[in-house]
Amino acid sequence: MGTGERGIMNQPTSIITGIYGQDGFYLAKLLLEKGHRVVGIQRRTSSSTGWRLTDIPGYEKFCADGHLIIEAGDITDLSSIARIVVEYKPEFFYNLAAQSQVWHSFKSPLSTLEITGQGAAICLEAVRQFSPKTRFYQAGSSEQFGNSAILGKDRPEKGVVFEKVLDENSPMIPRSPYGVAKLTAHSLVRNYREAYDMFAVGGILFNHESPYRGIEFVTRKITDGIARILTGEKSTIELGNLDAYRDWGHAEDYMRAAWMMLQQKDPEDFVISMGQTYRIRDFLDLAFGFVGIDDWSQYVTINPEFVRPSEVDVLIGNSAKAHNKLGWTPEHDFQDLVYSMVYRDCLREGVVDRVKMKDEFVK
Ligand code: G4F
Repeated sequence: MGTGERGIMNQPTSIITGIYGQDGFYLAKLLLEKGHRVVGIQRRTSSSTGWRLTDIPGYEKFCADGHLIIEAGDITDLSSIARIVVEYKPEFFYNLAAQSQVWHSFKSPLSTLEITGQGAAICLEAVRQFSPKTRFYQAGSSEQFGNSAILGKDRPEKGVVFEKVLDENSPMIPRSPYGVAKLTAHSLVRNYREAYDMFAVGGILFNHESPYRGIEFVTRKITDGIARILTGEKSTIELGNLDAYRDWGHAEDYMRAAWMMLQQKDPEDFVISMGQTYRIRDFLDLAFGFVGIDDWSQYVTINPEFVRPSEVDVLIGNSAKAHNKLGWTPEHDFQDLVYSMVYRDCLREGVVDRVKMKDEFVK
């Protein structure tokens, strides 16, 4: 556990809640590279471990010299967050912690609201009371929009062109308890900014993936499944709705955007997205294609258990504001993203020889 004395006093301190997740990994890596002292908050009872963090180059040195500190805390417990804010008086506070699975939020709406919605209020309140000059980032989500991309339209068919894409001013009408909780958090951020003059911003991030993505999300479920099919361990991947459209980007690019938001002169909300949308079945085409399987139908079964009671059918974002004001541009494209995920899962399972070279595949 950290103490104030262990800090690197002349370097900025950033607190990250949810540091053990995919985004926590990329954000911590970026901030450590920039010389920050990073204080990660993680629940003592969390089932996740810090396995991702150990992949940060220089991880052991960062821990030994006090640049990377893990504190036990829970965003549903104001006193634990307040204690850490008081102790470190951070320049930056990134609230990434959440119950982040949309599907699970239908099973546990109340705990999702508590963790993902009220948890943000607790973090904001700890900062307001004990370190009001701290710059605050709230991890928002494109789930906040619900089906606004296709309001008034029929369900889209393949090849449809979406003329209007979601930006900071689009209607937010969530379709899951998770989306409602994220919208609550987003609204609180705006209110704390306006009412208390805090530097608080909401990053409205569309789906962002990587080889460090959790297995519960459809992209990693697919790429991990492909690797296990190739080893013979599995015969099929069980999925739900294959016809939803998602605007998928790379988590590394998206965490760079989060950092940029806190470097601005004024606090503002930003949509972060690629502006291109694909169906789950398009992801399957590409991912299976990278291992030379053109027809994946025998490897995918539909399990109604994974179909959501109310689905967000189409997500596609417009990040013009982030491009213009932050100067943010993504470095990874969709093909890179899918390739890196397939490659890493096949490498781990010892079947990387089955992965086609990307240049050979992408003409
Ligand atoms: O990968 P997903 O679970 O991501 P989802 O629900 O879009 O949410 C992710 O992105 C949000 C930003 O928009 C984040 F805020 C959130 O925390 C999370 O990171 O599902 C993507 C799509 C859905 O349409 C779902 O119905 O894939 C579909 N799907 C089909 N079969 C499946 C499955 N999703 C999961 N998780 N598992 C399936 O078997």
